[in-house]
Amino acid sequence: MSIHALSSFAGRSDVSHQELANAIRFLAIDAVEKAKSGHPGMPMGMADVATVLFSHFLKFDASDPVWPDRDRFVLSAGHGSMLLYALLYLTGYEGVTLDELKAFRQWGSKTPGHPEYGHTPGVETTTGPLGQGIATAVGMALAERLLNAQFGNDFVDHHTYVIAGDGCLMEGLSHEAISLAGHLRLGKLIVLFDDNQISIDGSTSLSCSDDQLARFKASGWSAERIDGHDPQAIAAAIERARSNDRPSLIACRTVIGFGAPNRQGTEKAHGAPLGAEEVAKTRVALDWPYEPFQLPEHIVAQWRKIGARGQAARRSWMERTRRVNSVPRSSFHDALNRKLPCEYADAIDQLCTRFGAERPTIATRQASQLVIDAIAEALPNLLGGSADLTHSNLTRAKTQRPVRADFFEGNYIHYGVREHAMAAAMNGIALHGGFIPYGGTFLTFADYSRPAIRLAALMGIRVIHVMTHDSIGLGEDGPTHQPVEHLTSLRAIPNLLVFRPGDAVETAEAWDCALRAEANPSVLCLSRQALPAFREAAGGANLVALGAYVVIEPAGGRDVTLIATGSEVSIALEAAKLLAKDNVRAAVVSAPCFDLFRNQSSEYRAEVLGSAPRIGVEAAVEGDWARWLGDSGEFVGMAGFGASAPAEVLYREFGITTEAVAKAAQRSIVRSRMAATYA
Ligand SMILES: Cc1ncc(C[n+]2csc(CCOP(=O)(O)OP(=O)(O)O)c2C)c(N)n1
Repeated sequence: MSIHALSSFAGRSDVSHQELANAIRFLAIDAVEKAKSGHPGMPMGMADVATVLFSHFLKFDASDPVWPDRDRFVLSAGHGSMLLYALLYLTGYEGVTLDELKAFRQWGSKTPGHPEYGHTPGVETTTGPLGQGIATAVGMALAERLLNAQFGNDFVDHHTYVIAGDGCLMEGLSHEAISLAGHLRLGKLIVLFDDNQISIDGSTSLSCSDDQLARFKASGWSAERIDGHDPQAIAAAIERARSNDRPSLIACRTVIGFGAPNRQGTEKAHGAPLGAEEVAKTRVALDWPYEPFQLPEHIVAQWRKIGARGQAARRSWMERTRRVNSVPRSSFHDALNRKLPCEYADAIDQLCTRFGAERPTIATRQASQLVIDAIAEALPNLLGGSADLTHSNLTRAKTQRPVRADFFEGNYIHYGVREHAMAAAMNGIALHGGFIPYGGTFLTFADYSRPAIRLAALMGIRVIHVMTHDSIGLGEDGPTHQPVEHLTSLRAIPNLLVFRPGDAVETAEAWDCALRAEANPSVLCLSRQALPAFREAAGGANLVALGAYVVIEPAGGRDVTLIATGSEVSIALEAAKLLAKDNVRAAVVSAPCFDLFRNQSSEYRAEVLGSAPRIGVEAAVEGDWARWLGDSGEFVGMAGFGASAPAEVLYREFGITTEAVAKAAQRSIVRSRMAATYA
């Protein structure tokens, strides 16, 4: 394959396409060499594609990485991070300096092993777990269409470009994502597939015989294959993709490690430094007579011009939108602004007061439905959805209308049975800006979404998962559908807020916490079964925000503290009454969010937990509870999987009852007295 001169594309006759692309290649080679680790093969193979994209198509301005109408560029093949860092440096993103490239993969650098959102300017999303980038990009492309439908071309009219490799397309998630994108006809989504037929183990023929073009076409995409080292072919294919009303796959046939004489085209180029000898040979082969990290001025100058190419488009966007009547302009900025409008605060306060006064006995999923209904109008950028469980999750507000390929004015997404793509797309929607996405499924299927939830937590973005049917309390569907370990496993993800509200007021407060958490994703774990109300509205104070709080404080001091979450708070309250008959003074603590409780002051935590023995009650496995219960404490919950039977029978058979809690309390009081006696 040959690299043709692309002077007309490069905009200047004295800097060739080849020079521009080789600058990327050698920055990647040299940075990986210096770090003694990293992935040179992919940047070397895709340098031509990236050069054509950035120099002629991508609408961006390196001086303003967050300009709202920029094209989004997602490096789904995140292991090729040096491709992106080289581009960010060359085009002039502030802070991405040559020294940062020299510090590739080192402590404190702007150039971590895989691209991290919020860490490096110009990185639109964190990638590395293969398949996440392409699915996140589907969310970005969807958000673009939705905002466009609201505000028009003057405000929002941009593309989403993705570079994805064989690995991304082998991942199951890619299937969900391309299927959803094809269904919604996201025509401004363009995937540049690094079709190098190599992954870590060797040739992709070892493990995969998919006809990728046929696969994408079957999902409603346009798809074609080109020579990924021919700049004209790349440019022509991108042109065609841009004028197409379907999402587009361009399979760019490339050579991994392009230019390294002994490694190119093999898995040896994938994930290890080339080594001094091979680097020297590559310099000769690509006619690059420069020292490591040394770049000729004319090449850098040309790249900087490319970085400034979008300035005119950005200025014209600013002028255009400034001229627009102030009402749409301010609602556009309100949508992008992460703050909640004051109408929202009024709506949620009123609902809490109503719940507190009416004390409804309803499932927390029903309470959640009422919350969504109450806040939907006050939060015009709330974007709902469910993975085909709308009527079970109760996620659709009466006012919400489904999004369709011919109706982007909608604000409710039927994600289909695609939990993982839903979670990843919600990440993309949140990253794009303009919406607060929430989506529903059963808590037991959180595992299907988990990799994307983890990335949301890592990125610190506001995405709300409404996960109903949160315990054996769902009953007859049986152990496949009854989560037992999910609360614990979700609580193990740093920065993720896991809420398990116990009644209607707590559900409204949990929603409020999730909406106000600008830098955290949340999971709302909600019951299928009706629960009695135990809370009155606390005069404007959100008690769920404390993580845990005392619901009942017995007069004269505590003999025992019963700590429960969600549907088990009412069991703890009944147990406290039973214990009172035996003159045992039991405090009851509701703990709807341990993540928030952990952040409270040690004084507050000590006050809530008390010094009496503690009993934990949760219809799930014990997990981390021991931390809150101490040595004399006891846990009443599940020890294994559930079973298929009515909910009351399951609670009885698995021993999560008022009597069992009272007995555990009595036992722990005896244990702690004995411990005190023999201490
Ligand atoms: C979900 C996930 N599984 C495994 C990996 C480890 N991994 C990183 S790159 C890679 C191979 C990817 O092959 P390809 O996309 O063809 O990349 P190329 O070899 O062309 O650079 C694997 C398995 C990962 N990053 N993410």
